[in-house]
Amino acid sequence: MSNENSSKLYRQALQFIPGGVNSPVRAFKGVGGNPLFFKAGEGAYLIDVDDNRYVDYVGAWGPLILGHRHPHVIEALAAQLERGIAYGASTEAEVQIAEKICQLLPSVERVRLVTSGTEATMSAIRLARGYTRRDQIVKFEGCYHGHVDGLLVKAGSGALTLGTPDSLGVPRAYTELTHVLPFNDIEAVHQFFDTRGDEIACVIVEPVAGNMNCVPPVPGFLEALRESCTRHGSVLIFDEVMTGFRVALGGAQAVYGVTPDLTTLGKVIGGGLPVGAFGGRQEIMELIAPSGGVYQAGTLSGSPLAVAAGLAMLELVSEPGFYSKLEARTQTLLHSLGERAAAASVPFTSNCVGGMFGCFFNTEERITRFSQVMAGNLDHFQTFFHTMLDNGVYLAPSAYEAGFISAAHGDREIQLTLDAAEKAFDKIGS
Ligand code: KE4
Repeated sequence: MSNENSSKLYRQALQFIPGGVNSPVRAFKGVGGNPLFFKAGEGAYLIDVDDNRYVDYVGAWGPLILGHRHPHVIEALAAQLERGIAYGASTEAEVQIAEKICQLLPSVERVRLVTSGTEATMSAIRLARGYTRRDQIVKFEGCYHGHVDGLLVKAGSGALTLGTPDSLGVPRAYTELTHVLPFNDIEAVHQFFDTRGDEIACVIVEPVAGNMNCVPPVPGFLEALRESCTRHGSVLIFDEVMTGFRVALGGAQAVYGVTPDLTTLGKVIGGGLPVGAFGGRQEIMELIAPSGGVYQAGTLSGSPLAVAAGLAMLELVSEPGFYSKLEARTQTLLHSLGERAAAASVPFTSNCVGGMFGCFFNTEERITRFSQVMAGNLDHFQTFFHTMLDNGVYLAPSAYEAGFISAAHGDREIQLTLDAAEKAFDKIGS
């Protein structure tokens, strides 16, 4: 595979863009080599600037659950383009998508659209602090909630990939207000809340961690957060930017039957266009300006294009059986990958929830803790990543990201992936 044009563009990009990329995880620092530049997407495939085709398991980091350029989404965007791009004023479609989100997520009684997941989590934290009149917050090690100053503490995703879970430029005064607990550690939650619970404005958690690879909650973990927050008057925020409409129609809160006070969303609800949202209990959300004293605003909030794409996407994912089919396909892929790893005597395990998954080059049967993720064999992962890439499969260029399957990934794409994986496991095992 030639990467000549990608390499040329990367050299050019480095002259104008920090690190040559507009988001750190794209830089391939977690896997070695130079980043690829892409020029098109078609269904389950990405095409790079050297005309190499790849089965795509990044899907723009989750939004493209229908695959690239689904006709229904393209049609909705084209129709909106005939009417305008942005108005800076309210539209009917914003009411429609707000109603749809409230219908699909019963815990969300009011919702505000913003333009990124970071904006959503930043606003939800401010709202929880305004509602409780408390400043201290709790997050979990390895979870990533966007590049919000106070949340860049032991963060996952690109921060973890680059080995900078605690960013420069974040005042100590901010991080002193952020308490970090181990993900899936029920005892640690109880111990912390028994002593500090009444000081805590909110707990923010990825109900399925997708930024330290894919780590589902252990039984009782989310329930412990719910019970602790209720007992101490803290706001429970489920950051469902990634899991929302990815793991189930009702999000992770429907899968695990735990109701948060606030939910943040993004990715799928914008169909691949810039979007975010936060919503939850009416009595909390009413505190958001202009109905209350917690300020939040955005020039392109409720973008007519993002909303058009999001509505089209939500319409299709609402069809009966969409998620069960997606999860069955994910499970087939992972089971078959495990068989090939075993055949090559490569220590391998995986997690999956709905249409998101994680592959780990570990010996443990089940990965439930950040420490286990960090104990993975990075060399094996990097060999796997590059061999898959050389054989036409594009995975997240980091051992700390989840993988995403779409409705466009059919038998042919799964078989191509497994054929590539057989070569990758043989290479690792040799
Ligand atoms: P954005 O600000 O990047 O739209 O969303 C931030 C965010 C918030 N919450 C969760 C659970 C998220 O996963 C994200 C962003 N996800 C990463 C992928 N792991 C975005 C990819 C990137 O940073 O380039």
